[in-house]
Amino acid sequence: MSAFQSVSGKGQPAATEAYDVVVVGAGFAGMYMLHRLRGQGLSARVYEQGGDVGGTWYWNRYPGARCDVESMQYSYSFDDELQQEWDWSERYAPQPEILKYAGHVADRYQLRSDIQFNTRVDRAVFDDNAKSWSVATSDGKTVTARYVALATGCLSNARVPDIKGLAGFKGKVYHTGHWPHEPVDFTGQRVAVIGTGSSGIQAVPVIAEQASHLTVFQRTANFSIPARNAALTAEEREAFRKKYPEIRRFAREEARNGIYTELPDRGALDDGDNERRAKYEARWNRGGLTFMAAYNNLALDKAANDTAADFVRDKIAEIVEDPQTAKLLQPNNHPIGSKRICIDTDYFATFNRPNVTLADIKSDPIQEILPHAVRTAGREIEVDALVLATGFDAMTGSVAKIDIRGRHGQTLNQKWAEGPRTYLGLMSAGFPNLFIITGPGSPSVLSNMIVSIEQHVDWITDCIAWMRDRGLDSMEAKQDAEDKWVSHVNEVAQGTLYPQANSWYMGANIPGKPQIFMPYIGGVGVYRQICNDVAAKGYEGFNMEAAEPLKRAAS
Ligand code: NA7
Repeated sequence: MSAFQSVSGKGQPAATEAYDVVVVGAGFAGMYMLHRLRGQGLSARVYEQGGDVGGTWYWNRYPGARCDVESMQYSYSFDDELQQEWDWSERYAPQPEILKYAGHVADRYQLRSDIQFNTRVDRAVFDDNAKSWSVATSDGKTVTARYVALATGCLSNARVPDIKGLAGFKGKVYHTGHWPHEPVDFTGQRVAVIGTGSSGIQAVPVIAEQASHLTVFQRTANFSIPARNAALTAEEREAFRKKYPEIRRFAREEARNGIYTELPDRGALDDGDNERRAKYEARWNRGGLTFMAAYNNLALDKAANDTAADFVRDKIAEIVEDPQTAKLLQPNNHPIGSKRICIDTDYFATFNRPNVTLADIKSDPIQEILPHAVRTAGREIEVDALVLATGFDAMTGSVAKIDIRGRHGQTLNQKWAEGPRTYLGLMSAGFPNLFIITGPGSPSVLSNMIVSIEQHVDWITDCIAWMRDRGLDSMEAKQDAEDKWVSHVNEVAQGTLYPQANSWYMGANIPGKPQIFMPYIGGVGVYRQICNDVAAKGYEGFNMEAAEPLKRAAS
């Protein structure tokens, strides 16, 4: 059954296939979107460039890859049976297990029949008369859809840096975000890892165990907290599951970042030195992202932030035996947490191994990749394999790869040339019926992604159903609502320490990309309330209207 009236009958030639919704991407967002759309009786086609579901977990197969949010929380909450039946093996499940979970969800809800794999969406053009989208895919086909939902992921456009000579390297080159599906064995090899963000920090200790020698090329030292990963016992899982109603409620409604933890009631400077150190010590020993929740002003007040940053710098100095290496590993050019904080297993201790060297490319930059070496100004380091842990064109990169044309032929790339502009991170004026799941202007990457994905998918599908009930099928963000939201997102960000770092949140990792703080930092609970209020007021800030029935192909 479809929400929209089919106007072509059986036996007539099929011009194009028509769907209520085309969904781009079959990661956690695309899969849940499909499930909800089906539940609303809507027809949907999902296109996925990978060979299976999983999105970021399909591509990021590098050694040591794990989510930095604990698995019991980095999992769907929409179906209690699902969360009660799935057994996570570890506090932070490894990538293959997260991918297996994605596959389990696809099987359980029989999603794959509506997903076309190995297919990219190349182009989406809005027809202002029909109020529908024409979507062209890499298999040479074009379909029509009333709505398009971009479930393209925030970290899926792997960025290969423009380093001279890279193409001429004779060994193997890997990117952490585009890792081969076959096992990679570095045994006996001299390996270079370039990049020390989350991916590099997770991969380095694992690669170090295999490689004959590992050189880590660091441009910016990063703050990292021990994950304290461990196997989960059946009792721990059970205790967690019993508390799920409260954990999920808290994550959705109260947490800033969609993660269950105690909310601090005081700032870092409200405690004396000893008390503060004890609190940091407890959080360090517990491990994980909630280190940053030790106090309520670490993201806001530089002096408060310095106390946490100093604590971590001291820890690095305690762990790393060589004082010169320890000093280089101590981050000193950004507040802690203003770049995505990393979660590691033995990252700093890895530099005590005799087969691991840190190369500081801030003071001695890479000048060229030679056929068998990395050459900096000062030296040549021979390597057999290169691992690029150089990150992503985050948040906008995957959207920018699609030629999206809205009203009057304007492309989304033209509109976003000075930085992404959205209303609530959900829609962009001039692009009717185009939804973005966890897009710029929403909490997105500042949160537990699955919490934000579920919230967006629920909001979008409820909205489509609401319109359908009223005979409406075209929706567009109003320009003034969008302008106000963009100002609000900027204003909230400017009130924090985040813009002080050259982070991918700011687009700073991509040469030439406009530097704007992209995610909404007001907190997932606050944001959810704003979205709910907008819906309760009849989708305030959006124009809605009725459209002609969608022309459907014969079935
Ligand atoms: P990130 O966090 O963007 O890290 C990329 C790293 O690569 C970072 O250390 C960069 O240094 C470095 N980099 C990037 N380009 C270069 C060049 N040209 N030369 C040397 N070093 C370079 O990506 P990740 O994949 O680690 O993590 C992304 C997110 O995935 C993470 O935050 C989690 O949310 C999961 P820089 O800091 O720019 O100086």
